[in-house]
Amino acid sequence: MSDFDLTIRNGTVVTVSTKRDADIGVKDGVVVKIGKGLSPGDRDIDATGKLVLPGGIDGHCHIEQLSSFGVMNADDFYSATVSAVHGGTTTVVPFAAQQRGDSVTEVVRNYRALAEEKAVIDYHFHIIVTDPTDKVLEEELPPLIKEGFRSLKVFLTYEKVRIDDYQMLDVLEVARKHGALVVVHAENNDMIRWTTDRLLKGGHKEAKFHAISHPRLAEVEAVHRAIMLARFIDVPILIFHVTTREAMEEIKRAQDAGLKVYGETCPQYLSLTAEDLDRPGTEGAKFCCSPPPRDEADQEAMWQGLVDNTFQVFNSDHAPYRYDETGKLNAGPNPTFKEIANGLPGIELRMPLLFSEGVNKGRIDISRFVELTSTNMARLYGLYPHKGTIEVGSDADIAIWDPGLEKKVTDKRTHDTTGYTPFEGWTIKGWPVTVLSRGRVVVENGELKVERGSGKLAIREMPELAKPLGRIEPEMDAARNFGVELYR
Ligand code: DUC
Ligand code: ZN
Ligand code: ZN
Repeated sequence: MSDFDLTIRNGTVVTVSTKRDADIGVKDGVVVKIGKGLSPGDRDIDATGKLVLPGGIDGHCHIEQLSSFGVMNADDFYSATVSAVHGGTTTVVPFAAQQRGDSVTEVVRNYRALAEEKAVIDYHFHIIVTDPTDKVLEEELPPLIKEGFRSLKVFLTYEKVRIDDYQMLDVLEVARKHGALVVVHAENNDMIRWTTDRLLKGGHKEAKFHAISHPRLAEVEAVHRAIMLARFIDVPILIFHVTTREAMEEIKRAQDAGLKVYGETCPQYLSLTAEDLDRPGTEGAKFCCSPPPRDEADQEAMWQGLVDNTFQVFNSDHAPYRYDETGKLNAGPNPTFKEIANGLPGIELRMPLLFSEGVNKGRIDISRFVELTSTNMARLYGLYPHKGTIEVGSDADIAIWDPGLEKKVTDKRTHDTTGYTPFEGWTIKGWPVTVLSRGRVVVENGELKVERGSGKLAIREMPELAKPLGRIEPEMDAARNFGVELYR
């Protein structure tokens, strides 16, 4: 009997801190040995000339979720995870989304059941809190956080899901007390609403006005506010989908001041601009997402943030809607920009796009690629070291990449169910050719090899990066000196 169920031989194994020519031995889904000249496994994969990377973690994607527009995502847990794994991702962290009035306990149970039945790779969830009642805050969230749901998502905009600052403080307080990271969609709701009303009154309805209706300052203001609220309660936060230089600078300033403020940007903000929303007819609807793509100077700024570590993570914000009456055109064939469901597909191309535009064009090195697409996500979400690295003892979640393989992007080649890709016609150099999840070959040369429902809920613990700093604001301290219990 061989020592290994599987070996990966002769590849270049990359983590955030190492790059070595080595073989990997896998047993019972776990990496058990890394070294040269390992004995044969029951199965051997030859990775000569290839890069052997930790499987990607997509820490921000919407799957089988009802949007704040009341439109259902096109992808379910099967199609979304099949699409993800074809692009080198082996863990997804989508949302268990509370609608106002819902019990979050039930919401989590329902989303778990959907994933359990369909996902082909491992998964966990952020809990979206839209209705932080006393019951939710005091009875429902604490046991869920303890169980491993260690991130709470809040929206500062979108009428149906947003919370106000008072409610945000409540959510931050629960996160601080029980040990969760808070992740934020930061845009100023009233600046968007006010601008939208005036545009529509002036008869400006086309998709391109979506970009104008989400002013840059709406992002900057809300990012600043989220940081101040988090600082006041002393809770680490992750700002999702940053698009502007000024918002990025807010985050940088907070980081320079020693705060645990983390940042994310996404493929669409490196590759699209507001002009994409001005395509003929209703084609612009395909590119409507929030915040919207900005301009080329902002694209450069986003690259800078990825290079200089203002952004720790690079996620897809996959929010799939079909370009038809079930999705983008749900309000009719000629919707106003306000009626177009927000979001783009990107779960599959997230990593290949960054590999091609980042690694192959010399903007980032391969270790930074691993850090941005996998390791940092694992560290922030408490998935590390089971996920996000290749070490003895970690899950054998591994993607073998051919750095020179070139393919043209077409919708036909992608596996989500939206029926289009915003990156149609792009040439991408560098693709995963074999992807393993817990030692199972999930994709090989473009073919899916596993059954629906074979993914599992991942293990999550409270990570160091999400722990409070212990830096108490003076007024908090003063109030506490008077016996006021500010952190319940
Ligand atoms: N905006 C969001 O806030 N979520 C999903 C996608 C989008 O465009
Ligand atoms: Zn968002
Ligand atoms: Zn999102």
